[in-house]
Amino acid sequence: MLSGNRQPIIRLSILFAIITIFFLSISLNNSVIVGTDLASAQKETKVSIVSGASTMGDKAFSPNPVNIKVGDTVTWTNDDSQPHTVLSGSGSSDPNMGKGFNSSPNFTNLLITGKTYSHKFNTAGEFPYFCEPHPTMVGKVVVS
Ligand SMILES: [Cu+2]
Repeated sequence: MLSGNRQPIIRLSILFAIITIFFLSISLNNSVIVGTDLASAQKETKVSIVSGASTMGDKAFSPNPVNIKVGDTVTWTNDDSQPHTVLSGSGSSDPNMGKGFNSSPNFTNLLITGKTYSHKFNTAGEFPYFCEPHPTMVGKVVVS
């Protein structure tokens, strides 16, 4: 049998083992949580309304098309000197224009220079959009 004065050392070892397992499980848990977060990470993708956009057609937005995943957000930034808008639809004759998203309903909150507008895409598909004051400015968001 163990002598009386070795028992505290064994107890101490067991205590250390328990503490070690405790912290190890915390760190393992953390890495699992981080992994899950990365797997479901929702991204923000930036699209520029480029300088001189009003006469640039499908080159008015960059990148165009923009490819994203379901749940991602697109943020448009007006890098031009003129005000613009961003709204869903294939053009000014689209009866559903602006129903998916619209930066500037009734020309309110126009995207002036430097201003941004964000929209989160929750379904897969191809979503055309354009600029209401300059309907030849067209772009597409492809969500997969
Ligand atoms: Cu415009």
